[in-house]
Amino acid sequence: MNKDASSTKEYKPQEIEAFWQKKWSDDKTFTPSLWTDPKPYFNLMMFPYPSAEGLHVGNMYAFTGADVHGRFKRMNGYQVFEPIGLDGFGIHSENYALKVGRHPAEQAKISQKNFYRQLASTGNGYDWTRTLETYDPDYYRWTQWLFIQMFKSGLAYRKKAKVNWCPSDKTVLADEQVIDGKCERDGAVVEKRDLEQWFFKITDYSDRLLAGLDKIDWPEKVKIAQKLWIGKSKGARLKFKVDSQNRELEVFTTRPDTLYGATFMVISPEHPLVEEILSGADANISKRIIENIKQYVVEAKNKTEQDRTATDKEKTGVESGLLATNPVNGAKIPIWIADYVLMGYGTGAIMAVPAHDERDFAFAKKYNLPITEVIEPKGGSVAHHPRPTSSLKDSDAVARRGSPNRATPNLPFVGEGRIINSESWNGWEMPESIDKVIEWLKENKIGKEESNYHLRDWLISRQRYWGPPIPMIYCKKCEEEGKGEREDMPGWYSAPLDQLPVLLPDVTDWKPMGSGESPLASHPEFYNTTCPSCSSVARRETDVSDTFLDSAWYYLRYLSIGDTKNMSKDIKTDKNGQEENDGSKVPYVPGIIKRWCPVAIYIGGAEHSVLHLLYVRFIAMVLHDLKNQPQNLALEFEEPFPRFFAHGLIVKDGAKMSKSKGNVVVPDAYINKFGADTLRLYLMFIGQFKDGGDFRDSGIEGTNRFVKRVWNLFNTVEFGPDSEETLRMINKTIKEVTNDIESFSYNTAIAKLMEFYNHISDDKKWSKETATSYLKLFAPFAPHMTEELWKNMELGEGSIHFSSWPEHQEKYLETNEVIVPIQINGKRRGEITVSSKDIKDQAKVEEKAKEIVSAQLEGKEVKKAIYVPGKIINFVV
Ligand code: ANZ
Ligand code: ZN
Repeated sequence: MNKDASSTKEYKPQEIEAFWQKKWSDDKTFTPSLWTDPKPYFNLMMFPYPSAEGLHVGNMYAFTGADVHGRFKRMNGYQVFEPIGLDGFGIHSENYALKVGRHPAEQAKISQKNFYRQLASTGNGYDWTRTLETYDPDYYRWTQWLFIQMFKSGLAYRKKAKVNWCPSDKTVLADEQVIDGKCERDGAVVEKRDLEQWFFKITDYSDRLLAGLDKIDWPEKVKIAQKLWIGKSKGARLKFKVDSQNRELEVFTTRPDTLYGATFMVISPEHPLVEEILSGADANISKRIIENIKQYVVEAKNKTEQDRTATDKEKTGVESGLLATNPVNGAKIPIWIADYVLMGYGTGAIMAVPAHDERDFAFAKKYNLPITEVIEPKGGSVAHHPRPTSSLKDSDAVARRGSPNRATPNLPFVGEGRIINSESWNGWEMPESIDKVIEWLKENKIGKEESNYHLRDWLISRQRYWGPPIPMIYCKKCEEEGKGEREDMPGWYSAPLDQLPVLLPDVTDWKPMGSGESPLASHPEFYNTTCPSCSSVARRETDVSDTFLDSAWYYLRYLSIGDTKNMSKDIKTDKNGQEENDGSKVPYVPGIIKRWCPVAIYIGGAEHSVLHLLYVRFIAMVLHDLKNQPQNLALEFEEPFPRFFAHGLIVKDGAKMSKSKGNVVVPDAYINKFGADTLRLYLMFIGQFKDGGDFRDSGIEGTNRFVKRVWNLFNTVEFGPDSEETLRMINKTIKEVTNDIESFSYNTAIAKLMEFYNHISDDKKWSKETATSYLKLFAPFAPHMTEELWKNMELGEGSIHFSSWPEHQEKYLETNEVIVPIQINGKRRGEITVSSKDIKDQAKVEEKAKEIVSAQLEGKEVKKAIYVPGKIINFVV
C-alpha cells in the first residue's frame, strides 16, 4: 500500500523534530481553549529553577514523564493544559549569578532563552502562549498582591526573632532550610541572629493542613513527611505552684500519665521566670546561684538549636534556686534551667520525668537528681531493684524516695506499659488510658488537654536582592500616633494596589551585604516614599520575599495569562467583558480557575514533600478563605492538588548527578545525536517512573536502534490482513500498554511495544488499522516520529496526538484453548491443553494425552479410551 511512499526513507530525527516543534508552536497545537473546552485536564509539572548552565537530564526525565501522561490523557478525550515556566526569582538563581559574576537580571535573560530552547527541543506538548517567569514584573506584581492579602487577613506579621543566619548566603533561612544545623544549600554552619522579620501564620492552619491530607491522593511517604513536619503532639498543659508564693509554672507534656514521676522541672534560659530571678525578686536565692544563671544564659544564647537539643550532646544546666510543687502528690521538686528546653515550643518549661524520658534521664544522671519509675512494661517490670512499697500518702514521698543514680540499667523506659507508684492511677494501661488521665487532671483542676505543633510560622523575608520587594510601607509618624492599617501593627501599611508592582530597582550593588539588611537598604531612591495614610515621609520595606512564595501560587497564574478575555467572547455570561476576566487586571481569572482547578495531577520530585508542597496547600487554603474581594477571587477548593505523583531520580553510572561530581548530563548532545524521541524513550525505559534509574550511554544507543527499526518497519512493511496472532498481539498490547501508562509504569509499556515489534517484524502480517493502533500507542513516548509517520502514511486526519486512543477487544484475547483433565481408571493423573481446532479430533487428543501420562501407563495396556470432547479423557487399563 504505502510501500513506495518511503521505503528507503532514512530516519533523520533532527529534521523531523525541528519541523514538528515549529509547526506545533506556530499552530498553537497544544494551546487549549480555556473558556470552552468541555473536558479540561490540568497536567501540571513542577517548574524548574534555572540555577545552573541549563536543563539537565534529570529535569527532562521529570518533564517527559509528565508529558507522556498528558499526551495519553489528550488521546483519551481530555483537553490537556500543560504549561511551563521558570521559577527564576530567588536565592538559587541569585547564587548562580554570584558564581558566574553576572547581574541576576542579565543572567535571567540568558538562562531563560536557553531553558526555553532546551524545553522546546524535548518535544513536550507545552502551551507556549502561557509561559511565566517568577521574576517578570507582570508575575511578581501578583506575588506582592498575595503578600498584601496575607497582611490584610492578619496572616502576615513582623516580629523580632531569633533567626537562622547563613553566614555564607548572608541571609536568614527558614527552619526547613537548615539541615542538621547547616545551610541546606552550601552546608555552612547556621548562626542565630536577632532580626526583625516578616512571618506568615501558617500555624493557624496546622489542623486544616493535617486534615486535608486524608482527602488527597498522594504518595503515603509524602503525606507522612508532611504530618511529621506539622508534628502534632497531643498532651496536656499542667500547672505547678512555685515556692510558697502565688506563682505558677505551666508545662506542656505529652505524657501526663508520668506526672507522679516528675522529680524536677526544667525551664528554658529564655523563660520569663529566669529574668525574674535575675532581677533579684527572690531574696532567698543566693548571689552565687544568680551569678551561675547569668553566665549560663549567655552561653546558651550562642548555641544553635541543634546543639541544644541533640540527644548525643552532653546536657548542661544550672539550678534556679526555686522549688515547685508536684500537684498530684505535693512533692517539692527543684526547678532547673537548661538549654535542652526551648522557649519556642509548648510553654518553654517542662516537668522532667527521668525514668521515662531520655533527655531528662541523662540530665538527672549528670546532676544527681532523683529518678522514680511510674510505668512498668506490660509483661512485668524490667526493674531489678526493689521498688518502694510505702504508700504515697506522704506528700514528700516521691522526691525523697527517688534514689539518685541507683536506677536500673533498663531505664529510661519509654515504651508502652502500666502505671505504677501513682496512687489511684496504678494499673492503668498506657497509652490506652491517656484520656482517663487527662480527665482526672481536668476534674482536679491540675491541667487541661492541649495539642502542640512543631510547625513554625513561615519566615518570609530575605535580606537579599533577587526577589519581589515586600510591598509594605512603614511610617514613623503613624506609629507614634498609634495608627496603622492594622491595629496590631501601628505604622505599617500595605502598598496601594494601584502602585503594584513595587519594582525591583536595577542596581549595581546587588550583592548580599551580610549586615542583616538587604542591598535595597542602601537605595534611598527605592525606599523613600510617602505614607499612604498621612502622606508624611515613609520608608518601604527593603527585604524581599522568600522564593517559596513565588511558587506557592503559580499554577493559578498559568491559567490567567495569554488570551484570557477574548476567549470568553463566545460565552454567554453576564460576567463577559468584566475586569475579572482580564488576566492583566487580576492575579487569576476566577471563571477559568473554576473550570480547570483544582489541578488534575501534579507531577514532581518528592524532595519537595514538606517545603513547597506544604506552602502551596497553605496558600490555597488562605485564598479559599479570601473574603471581601471586589473580584470573585476566593478559590472554591482548599486542596490545589488532589493528586500528586512523585517521580524518581536519575543517577549517572550509579551516582547521584551533581555538578561537584562532574556527572551532570545535559540533554542537548544526546538530542543532537539521537533525537529527542530516542532520549525520551530511553529515559522512560530506564525504570519505573516513580523510581528513576541509572543513565548509561550504552542504553541510549540500544533505544536508538529500536526507534530506527520501528521507523524502517513502517516504511517498508506492506499492509494486508492481520494474521490471527497479530490480532491477538495487538489487542493484548493495547490492553497492557494502556494499563501501564495509566499507572505510570512507562518502562513496562515500552517493553510491550518492543514485544509487539518483535512479533510483527517476523510475522509481517498486519493491517493498516493494526499499524495505526500501534503507532498511537507509541505517540506519547515518541511524539515527533509518530506524527511524521501519521502524516506521511496518511493514517488519519490532523495530528496523531489528537486522535483517539485505541481500544482493545477482549474477544481476541480469549484463549482458544481448553484444558482437559486426563484420568486413568477414573483418577486424575494429569492434564492436556487442547486448541479449539483439535477439540473434536479424538485420535490426536488421545495420542498426546498418552504421551503426557506415559509414565503412569508404563507396562499397562490401555483397554479403552473414553473422550468427552473438551471435557475429559479417561484411559481404562
Ligand atoms: C513529661 C514527659 C515524660 C515528657 C516522658 C516526655 C516523656 P513532642 O512529642 O515533641 O511534642 N517538652 C515540652 N516542651 C518542651 C520544650 N519547650 N523544649 C524541650 N522539650 C519540651 O514532645 C513533648 C515532650 O517534650 C513533653 O512531654 C516534654 O517532656 C518535652 F516520659 O513531659 B514530656
Ligand atoms: Zn503615616
